[in-house]
Amino acid sequence: MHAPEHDGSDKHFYPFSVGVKKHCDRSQNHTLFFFSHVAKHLIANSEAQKSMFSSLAEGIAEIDKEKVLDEVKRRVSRKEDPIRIVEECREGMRVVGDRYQKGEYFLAELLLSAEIFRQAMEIVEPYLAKIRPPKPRGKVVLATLKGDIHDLGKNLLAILLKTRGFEVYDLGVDVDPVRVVEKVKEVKPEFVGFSALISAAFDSMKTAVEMFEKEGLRKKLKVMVGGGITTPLVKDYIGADFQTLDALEGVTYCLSIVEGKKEG
Ligand code: B12
Repeated sequence: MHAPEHDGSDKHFYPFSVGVKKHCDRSQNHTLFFFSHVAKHLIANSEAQKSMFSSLAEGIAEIDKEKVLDEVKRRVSRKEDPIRIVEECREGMRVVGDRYQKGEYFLAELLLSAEIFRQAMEIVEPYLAKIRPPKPRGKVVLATLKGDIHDLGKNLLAILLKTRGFEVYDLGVDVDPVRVVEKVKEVKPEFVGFSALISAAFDSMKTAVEMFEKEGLRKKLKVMVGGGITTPLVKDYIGADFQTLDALEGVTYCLSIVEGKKEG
């Protein structure tokens, strides 16, 4: 008998029923052992849940709009770190995605959770935006490319970049690579950021980077990629310079490049 592995999946939301199912066929001799084992399960899982899922993440995962929005309002008014609130909400979205993949949730739940996330971010945004520095630090063109309509992460990155003094040109979703190239020629940004949540968009990003090369724009440009399904391999595949699953790391990357340029 083993305690459940804490592997980052959401299976620990259902520990008790699984434990009972597993053990109820056993003979009565095992009754005592069963109860002590279940108790251990409960303790282990409640600890695991506490560390893995905040109540905010759980609220999103359970599509509980009232709970999420109330908690976000309460926590921002207590001046809690807004980035932490964002990350907990994002964790909830990850759980929704896992459940969708397992067939436990459908498109309706994706849509509902996205709307809760959007409303939660509306509450957090003014707190993220408080520290806007006066001088512009650089320009960033952002887009979710052709084949992909996910934009929650990109929108969040845009807010964070603006709060750190970057001028952001957000081209939206399902964007043709040609439009990105045109925008880069027009505004001459230091950075292009692609947000990707659908593997179908990988080729559009690769095409965009190839077009930057062809048009002689690539050398002056840092290309970033982020979004729930990206990895360092995706970065290499499309020919980007930087990949992350954390919008704030993206901002830090941009800052490090522009600050480095100033010093050098
Ligand atoms: C919400 C959601 C939707 C919403 C999107 C609403 C919206 N306005 O964006 C809706 C319902 C529209 C949707 C639709 C679909 N979805 Co969807 N969706 C999700 C879900 C649950 C959450 C995504 C999300 O917004 N997360 C929260 C944000 C904040 O996180 P994030 O994007 O990762 O962003 C963070 C960082 O990555 C970073 N970041 C993001 N971008 C960038 C960019 C840069 C440059 C930087 C530096 C940082 C950065 O900043 C953020 C904060 O740190 C994911 C599950 C998941 N695990 O991600 C599935 C998921 C992405 N969807 C999926 C699918 C399959 C679909 C559909 C095809 C479903 C369907 N049958 O129609 C359609 C796609 C249509 C299309 N062509 O795009 C799959 C994709 C699988 C794949 N590998 O391709 C996922 C992974 C679910 C799953 N596990 O199967 N979806």
